[in-house]
Amino acid sequence: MKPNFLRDFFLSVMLFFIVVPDPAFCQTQKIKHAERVAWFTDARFGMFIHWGLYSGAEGLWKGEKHRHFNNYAEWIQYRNRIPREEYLKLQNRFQWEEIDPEAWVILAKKAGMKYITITAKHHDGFALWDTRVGDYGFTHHGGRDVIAELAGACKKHGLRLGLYYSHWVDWDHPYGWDHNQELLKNLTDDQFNTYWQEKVIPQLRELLTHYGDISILWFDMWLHHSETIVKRDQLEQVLHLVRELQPACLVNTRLGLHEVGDDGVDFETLGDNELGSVYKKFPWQTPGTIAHSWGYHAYDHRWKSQAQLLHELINNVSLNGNYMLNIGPRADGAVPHESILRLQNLGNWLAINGDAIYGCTGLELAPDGHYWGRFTYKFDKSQGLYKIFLHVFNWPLDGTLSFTGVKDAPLRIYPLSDKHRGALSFVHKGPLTEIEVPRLAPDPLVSVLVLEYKQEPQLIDAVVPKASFGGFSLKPGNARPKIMGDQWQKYDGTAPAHLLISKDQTLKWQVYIDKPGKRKFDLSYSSPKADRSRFAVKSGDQLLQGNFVRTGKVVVEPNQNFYADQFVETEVGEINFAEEGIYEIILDVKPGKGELIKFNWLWLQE
Ligand code: FHN
Repeated sequence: MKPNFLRDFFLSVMLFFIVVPDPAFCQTQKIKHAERVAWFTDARFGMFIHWGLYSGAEGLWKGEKHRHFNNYAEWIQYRNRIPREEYLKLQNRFQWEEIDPEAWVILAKKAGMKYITITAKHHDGFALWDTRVGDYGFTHHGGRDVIAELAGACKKHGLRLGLYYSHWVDWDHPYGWDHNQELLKNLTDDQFNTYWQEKVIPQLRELLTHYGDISILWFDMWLHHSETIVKRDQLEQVLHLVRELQPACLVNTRLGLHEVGDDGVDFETLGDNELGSVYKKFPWQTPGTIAHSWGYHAYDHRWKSQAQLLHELINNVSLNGNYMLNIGPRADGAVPHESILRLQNLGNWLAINGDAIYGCTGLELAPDGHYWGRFTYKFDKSQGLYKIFLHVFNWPLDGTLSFTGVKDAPLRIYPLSDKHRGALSFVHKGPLTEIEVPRLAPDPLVSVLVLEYKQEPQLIDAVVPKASFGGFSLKPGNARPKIMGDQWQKYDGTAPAHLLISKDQTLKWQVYIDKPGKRKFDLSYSSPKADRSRFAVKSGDQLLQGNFVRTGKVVVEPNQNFYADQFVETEVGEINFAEEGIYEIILDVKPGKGELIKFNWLWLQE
């Protein structure tokens, strides 16, 4: 081969760029996961927007309703098998003179949301920005660059911007994932990779380059990559691109990679409308719809109530999670009135109670132990105080709110909505704080009480909290150590959630007894087979024993041949708790040979 100086020069320049790391990328490596996600875990509440060509269809195609029980309006092209050219005609329904992305930002801000994630490209493959990777997007069909306008408006109003990008499913690209195509035409790995390299990567590059700070790239593959056609290398290529171009941008687990942290993605996305049920130390989020469909659907009237939406937000924050609530604007950009009402009400509540949401996390106590609601927690740097916020969904009629699980006494307690922070009386003993509350709830939706502490509150997490109107419900679900395994029978609308016990079993609980004295125990169970099974309830050296009596069936609905196991409750006897303190309660169940006990609860009276 003859020497070619020009070629060698170009080769060495290329090599330089390949081998010498980009300074921006070096910078990337320095942003730790914890730093990247700090704003996200502070924000807690965001808006999701599903808007695209499908918004013009409104869940109907040529007079026919969406073909699927799961009538997500954004799936109409796929469900109703709409040809591309016909689908594209929906762009004629868009009223661009009315469409105003800034109005969405203002709505989100007034609702107390701190970020917006919009469907830059949903499964239909149609772009909401001015893509140069093909011409399948609004700007090539009489529309504007909605992403540019939204990015400008977010910046102006101080909200962060996230972009939803459907990387796996793409019904437009001949080699994008289409469930139908894959099953009927055997899409090959090479073909899929062609789609990946010629559409996904260049489009993501556009989004990460031309629209300023992108705070989240929200991917939407609801299976792990190993269960799909997508390869780990392809996903890592995306992650690398994001870290290179926008080191601070967050990526969710629906990319298809499930490790959260420095070497992985940034937060977990739970299933659609799936709420948190356990405290997780890493950041996570629920994407929730305000009704049923994500995109605008004319026939979707399943609006969630304000109380439900607020409970969902609070529940997630109490478990260290985020809540991203979706709206589906119409083809003129208008947001349905039902959505506006709910967002305004959430905003009004947050304007008063935001301190109990933003910057808060939860406490690692049993999440649903307190019948009245949930609690969130933060260290308030400005005041040098630790604060626990009790979110009371169910205001106590007996004038006392019990909170169990913190060893330390609070400095003071007051309703968050009270500008004067009028202190409420309380008694604190052991892990129990009992608060005297006013007759009427300060807020008709959710009232918040603030408990202030000088030191970081020490938790006692194993103690069962007091139930409504006093007493303790000792259930298989709150026994410690936790009962694992396959003995569980879920609540099925008729029979309660219960534990199936066919061989000797011991369950243990701890309760805090604040007023010494004798207390009665009741037992709820079903014993469908025979009556040789026995039980014992113990605390210290005191013992109560008895037989399970054979139970029968109950008719669930009159005039129907529908029976269920009967659960009965029976008095077990009394145990004397001589002093105030924490006691262990033990239940031993000894089923007779071949018998089965369905254990529901043990009730310890106040
Ligand atoms: O198929 C999509 C659906 O249309 C919607 O975008 C939701 C939002 O989380 N994600 C997918 C289903 O999980």
